[in-house]
Amino acid sequence: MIARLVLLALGPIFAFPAVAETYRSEQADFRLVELADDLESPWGMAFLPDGGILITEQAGQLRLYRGGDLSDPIPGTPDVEERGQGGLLDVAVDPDYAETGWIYLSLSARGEGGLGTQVWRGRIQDNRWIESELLFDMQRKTRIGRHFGSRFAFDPDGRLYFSIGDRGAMQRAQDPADEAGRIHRIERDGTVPSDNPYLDESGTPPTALTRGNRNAQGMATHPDTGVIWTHEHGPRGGDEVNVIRAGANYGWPEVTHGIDYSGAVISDRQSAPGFDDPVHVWVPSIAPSGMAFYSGAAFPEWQGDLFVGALRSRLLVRLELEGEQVIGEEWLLEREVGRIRDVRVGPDGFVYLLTESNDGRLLRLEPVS
Ligand SMILES: [Ca+2]
Repeated sequence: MIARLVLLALGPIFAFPAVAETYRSEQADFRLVELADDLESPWGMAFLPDGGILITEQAGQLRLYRGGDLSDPIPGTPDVEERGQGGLLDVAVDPDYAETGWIYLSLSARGEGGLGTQVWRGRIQDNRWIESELLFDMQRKTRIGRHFGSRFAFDPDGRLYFSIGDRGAMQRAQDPADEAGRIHRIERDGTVPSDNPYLDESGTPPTALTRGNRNAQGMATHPDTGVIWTHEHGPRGGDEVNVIRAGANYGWPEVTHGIDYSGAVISDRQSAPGFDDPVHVWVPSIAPSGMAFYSGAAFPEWQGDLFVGALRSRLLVRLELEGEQVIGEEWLLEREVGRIRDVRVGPDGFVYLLTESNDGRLLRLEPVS
């Protein structure tokens, strides 16, 4: 789908040269620039107002990329239990960061019964993490090392959304009393918004906003509508893009386009009354991770498009949208840079990628002038 225009240095894919290469896409040519190459399994990133980029590494380190330099791990961040898909996961910067200084982290931590997803906030001062506050602590912990989620987004009112996967036990996503397998919404201080949808149902977690989400590792706020979009990993086949509405049930595992990894049928239904259908499905799975709407000046041709990273398929997806319909899909960088763990659009309008590996990289797509 893309043709390499200029190859400045030859090398195997995983020894990517530090010089820029130029790629042609359907709508905009771009140059791929490597900013950092010694990240240890990076997972999430977020931009500070001064242009610095906070980057999480799955083993528990939070690092800051600024002006061409990558900091040492910032001391004082919460303890994580790195097991399986767990560890230090997403990072987000407060929408009013200049006034509040808050930074949010999601992670897997050990507690009574095993592991669960937690949400924290804290501030960075003199290169130290301080004033750490636990905002959310998953109640039902288990020993399973899968499907912790977890991505962040803020709505236009500044409320914090985060995902938790089904924790490798699919029926948890439909159990009304469970916190697994859904999207949650809290105020930035951890309190529960008064209009969360299940507050009248006793025994239901008050932070829950949805049900039936298998494992969302991509979340972004639509720049025009303010609506939260997510994607989630399907089983074998059936990765989904969903538009998030309070009180909606996204169906897992009652309806799915995928089958179990063993080949067993999970459900014979792809759609049913009472469940919200995805707006896009990938069969076979691409294993999506990271997600960003494009809004910025650098690539006018990509305005309003939705970018999704892929782990298994090792590519960057560009989805063209018309309202909430997906009307086009282009695959970029297929097998060029490895497993893409996160995708963000910077304040400069460039598209930033994190690649998942022990030598994970921070890459940037820039327009070809
Ligand atoms: Ca679904």
